[in-house]
Amino acid sequence: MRTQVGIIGAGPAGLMLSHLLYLQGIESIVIENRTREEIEGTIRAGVLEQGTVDLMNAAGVGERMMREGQFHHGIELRFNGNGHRINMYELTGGKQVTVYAQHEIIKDLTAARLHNGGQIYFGVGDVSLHDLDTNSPKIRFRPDKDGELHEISCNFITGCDGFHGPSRPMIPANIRTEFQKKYSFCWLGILTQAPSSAPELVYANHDRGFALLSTRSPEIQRLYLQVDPKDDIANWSDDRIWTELHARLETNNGFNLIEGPIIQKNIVSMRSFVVSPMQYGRLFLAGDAAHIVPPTGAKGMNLALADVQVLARGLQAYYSSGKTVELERYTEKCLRRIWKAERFSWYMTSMLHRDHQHTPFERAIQLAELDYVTSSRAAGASLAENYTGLPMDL
Ligand code: RFL
Ligand code: PHB
Repeated sequence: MRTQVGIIGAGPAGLMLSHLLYLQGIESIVIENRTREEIEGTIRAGVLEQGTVDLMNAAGVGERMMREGQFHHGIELRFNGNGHRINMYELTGGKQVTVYAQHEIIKDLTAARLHNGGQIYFGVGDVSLHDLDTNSPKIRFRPDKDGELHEISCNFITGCDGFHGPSRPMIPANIRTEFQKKYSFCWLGILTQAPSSAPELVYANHDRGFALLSTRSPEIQRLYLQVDPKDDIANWSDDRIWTELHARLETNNGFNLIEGPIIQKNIVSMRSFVVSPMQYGRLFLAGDAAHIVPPTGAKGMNLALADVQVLARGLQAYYSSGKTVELERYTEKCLRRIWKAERFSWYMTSMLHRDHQHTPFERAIQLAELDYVTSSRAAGASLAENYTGLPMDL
């Protein structure tokens, strides 16, 4: 098999890249080791920056998002029993975020690729990358997990295969630098069949730990609790989850958290991670394959989609005029923005979680930070600018 761009991974990065290349008349093949049902059913991100919404619309795949998504002008930060609204719309001169689930984006992009004749191989096995420092890099894989080995000969390979995929380790260790921070807590996430308890997202810093109230639709809500990394989901009965959510989200003026049946629960780990460079020879990494943020800033998928916009432009320049300068600058261009999102995600995480290693001094500083950001227009504007998404060239 031959193609211009071989794409490993059918997450938001891989599918959007394939779609953007299609719009520019560039061929690609996507290979994905999970089934279509699995990728379309995995619950992950929910908050889209304005730039992501603009990209979905410009690429012609935003119709359902505009119909079913929820548009939020602010968020609430809750601490010491009081809620404080950050009016992002006003502080940023008209920017907002959209709540629309990642797996719905996956469904929209998969449907668009297949409708336009795109080739996606789901459920493949034994994926490996070869000849990355030549003009004809190759991907080998088994279309059926126990079947024959196939080879795709490409002009370029893009590693959109998430944090655990095979692409990143192909950048030789002697030129690869990895920056990493682990956190001493995880998130327990639930989906519940209940009406929404608040008009906007609520991020709560409570003595018992962080809690987040988010949403998916008027009927389904998404909530998170900070838990210990060694904790096991088996320790968390539905009753215990609700008791803890009530305690952490309570306010001095009687906030009413509406309960419903819990239809999904899991524990997710938190880390910050960046690899540099994000490219080697004819291999380019995009999204979680190259960087991870803790979810507190709601940045991961937005960053993945920003990377592939830069990459699609570089590939377009290459195919239309043979120019490689944009591709050569891919890492530099992406990392400038990625590091700012890493900073913001680390900041939100540090400000909102209870760290049991904190001294009373550090706990007081954390509450002072929350007081500052919710009472100073300048600090609130900085948070709002980052949360709704920095411009592509910042
Ligand atoms: P993905 O989504 O991990 O997709 C990678 C794909 O590659 C496949 N793969 C392989 N395919 C072929 N061969 C192999 N050997 C392969 N190995 C792996 C995988 O099966 C998968 O389908 O990476 P991508 O495309 O870079 O997208 C990144 C986002 O998924 C991620 O950053 C976000 O989910 C992060 N995130 C959030 N991001 C936001 O922008 N806003 C949010 O509100 C937000 N909330 C979240 C989040 C992530 C969370 N979790 C579960 C970590 C909330 C949570 C709880
Ligand atoms: C979500 O709805 O899943 C969500 C919202 C905000 C975050 C992280 C996740 O910061």
